[in-house]
Amino acid sequence: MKILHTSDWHLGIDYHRHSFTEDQRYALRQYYEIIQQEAVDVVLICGDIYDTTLASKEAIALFDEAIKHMIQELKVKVIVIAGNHDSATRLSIMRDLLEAQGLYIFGTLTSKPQPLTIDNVDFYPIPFVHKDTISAVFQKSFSNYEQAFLQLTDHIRSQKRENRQMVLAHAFVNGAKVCESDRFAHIGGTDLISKDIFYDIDYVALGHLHRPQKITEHIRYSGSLCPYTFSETAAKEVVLIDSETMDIKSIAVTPLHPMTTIAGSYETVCEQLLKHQEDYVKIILEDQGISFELLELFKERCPYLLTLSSNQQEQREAVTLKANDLDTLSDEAIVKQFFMDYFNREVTAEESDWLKQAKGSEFICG
Ligand SMILES: [Mn+2]
Repeated sequence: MKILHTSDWHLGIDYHRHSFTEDQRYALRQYYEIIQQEAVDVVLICGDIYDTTLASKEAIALFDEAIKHMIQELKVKVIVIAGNHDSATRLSIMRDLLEAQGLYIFGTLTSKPQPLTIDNVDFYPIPFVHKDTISAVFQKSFSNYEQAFLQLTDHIRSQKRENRQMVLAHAFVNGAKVCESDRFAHIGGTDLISKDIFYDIDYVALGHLHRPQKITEHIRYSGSLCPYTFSETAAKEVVLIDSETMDIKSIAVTPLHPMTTIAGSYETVCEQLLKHQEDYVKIILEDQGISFELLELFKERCPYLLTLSSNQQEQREAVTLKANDLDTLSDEAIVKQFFMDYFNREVTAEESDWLKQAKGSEFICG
């Protein structure tokens, strides 16, 4: 049996009010092609279907469209777990009715994990879960999140029979690499779990982090459906697992508009924009400040320009002078520091002259 592992679709997400719906539809079409070409039987979606608990009409429509296409046209079964961005209750509406159609939705952990058996695989879908929920299910208290999660995987291992065991989870495994859009991942927090708690499980399909990555050969993050921030320049992927041979491979998914950051002088930016007219672009101007006129001008050259900033302005935010420096430093020292903070340079001889005239005394430049 062939299994396709994906996660973190984040349907309905926007970036400064720019909708990603067309990008998501473009990536989903590639999923459909992979499903056909590779003769996939089961699709796993490991949480964060939607970007917000109150998903927009557009987001719900796209989920409806994708699931209907996969189940009715491509004849696959789909297993979905809720992530921290989803509303578990809303996501699992009519779940019992939908199971008959081949859509298995796990919104909330309400009982000890039971296998969902398809062909030679026992799937154990674990939706995003808090420690207290695991405590309630097992009638037991745990010292930390990892201990609680270990109880889940111990329980799963205790049910081992001939079938493969595969776990679906939406969690932060220690040592994984994060990116900018993992904004609610609890970095350094209490919700970390070790990869070691998954020993003897044949495959662990993870969601939560948006960067596709292998924790081990058999414990992987598929990464998100599309790049959603400018830090996500690497290709997006899905993972394909053959449950007979346990061959596992990842397949790249091309974004409709790659994320490109262009930093440089006005001239460099104009030159680079010509090469990235189909990309989402973030411009950081290095030789001048920004204005609405510049924004309009760049937008004409690049319809997918999403952000424009100037590192001169960024430096302005990083002023190193403190309020009490005004009392302790000389006027000259304050002006010199001000120039370094704002313009990243020394005071010129000409400026020193102006300052001297204004102040009526000697001012030393250099
Ligand atoms: Mn996510």
